[in-house]
Amino acid sequence: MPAPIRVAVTGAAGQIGYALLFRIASGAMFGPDQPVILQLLEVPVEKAMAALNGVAMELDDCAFPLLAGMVLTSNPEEAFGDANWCCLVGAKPRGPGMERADLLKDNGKIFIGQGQTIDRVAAANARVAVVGNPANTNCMIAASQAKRLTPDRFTAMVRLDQNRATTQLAKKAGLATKDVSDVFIFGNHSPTMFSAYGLAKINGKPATDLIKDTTWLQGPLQETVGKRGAAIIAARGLSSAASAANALVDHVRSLHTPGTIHSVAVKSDGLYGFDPNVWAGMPVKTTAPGEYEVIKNLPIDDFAKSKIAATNKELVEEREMVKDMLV
Ligand code: NAX
Repeated sequence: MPAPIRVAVTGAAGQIGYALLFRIASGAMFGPDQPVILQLLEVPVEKAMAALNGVAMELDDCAFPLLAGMVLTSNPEEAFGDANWCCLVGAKPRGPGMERADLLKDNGKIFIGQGQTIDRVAAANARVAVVGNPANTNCMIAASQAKRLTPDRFTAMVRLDQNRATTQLAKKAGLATKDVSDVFIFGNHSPTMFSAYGLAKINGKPATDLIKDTTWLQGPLQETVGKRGAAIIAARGLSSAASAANALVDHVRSLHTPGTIHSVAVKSDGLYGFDPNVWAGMPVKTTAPGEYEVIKNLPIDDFAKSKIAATNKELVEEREMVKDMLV
């Protein structure tokens, strides 16, 4: 058996944490032969730590053969110490009447501290996946703190949006999700994101050969994916958790598996019309475990350009709101 991979998870006693940890420990993230050690961070509040303890008891009760150890802590140094993967899930939810700018600033502070600590104590090969919202901008804040770890190590999750779009396209075509590929999400994990239907494939051919309803592709598809989080809150009374945890498993597994083509929010270097230095959803190909390159020169039509311009504008505005937090 290989040496265990150390996976730090923040917000481990939260909703997503509860759906995520069992998947990681079962081997869904790194495969059936790879042991893992879970390093779980929660806030130093009695209720949260008690809940985390309960989750750890349940993990014990699963007797997962791949779970080689657990650390439960409210100390970020301990949680991120020697971590190979840091899954940053914990963040404050947007409260009633709270402006987006306030949320950005409140959560931004968390990602300043965590970015600095990860840079100081995580493993030399550490990779970071940010889920806590606003995920793209939180990721940019964390990355900006790092002196040792390069910006490419910091990614934010748009995989839930990719998975949502994949299912919508499969349903529209009357086919299975396994038939749909190359579904790329450009931009922010927010309603402005763009599902690039023009690049998607169904059984290896352009999805638009089969789905000719441009009105649906440009309207309802975009709206369903972009506003799915709100629709789930309206239906369930709680935000998406199991599907978000599943998307994070997919995000990390795909980044760990060379040859995989998927969507990840990464540091822009100006491709596809994004401002340099925002973290934007992009089409990527994994080249080695933890390494990837942005797929270049995909054709972008005028509609896609206008959608990318809108989501880029939002990312630039978010960056402006947190500019004091960037190093
Ligand atoms: P919960 O409120 O259930 O759990 C969050 C947990 O994080 C809590 O237990 C809290 O104590 C903990 N926490 C807060 N600050 C922390 C810190 N500084 N260090 C360690 N732990 C901390 O939220 P949950 O439903 O699990 O969602 C977590 C985050 O994911 C939210 O920011 C949410 O907006 C975001 N999401 C992002 C998605 C994406 O696709 N990028 C989709 C799902 C989800 O909405």
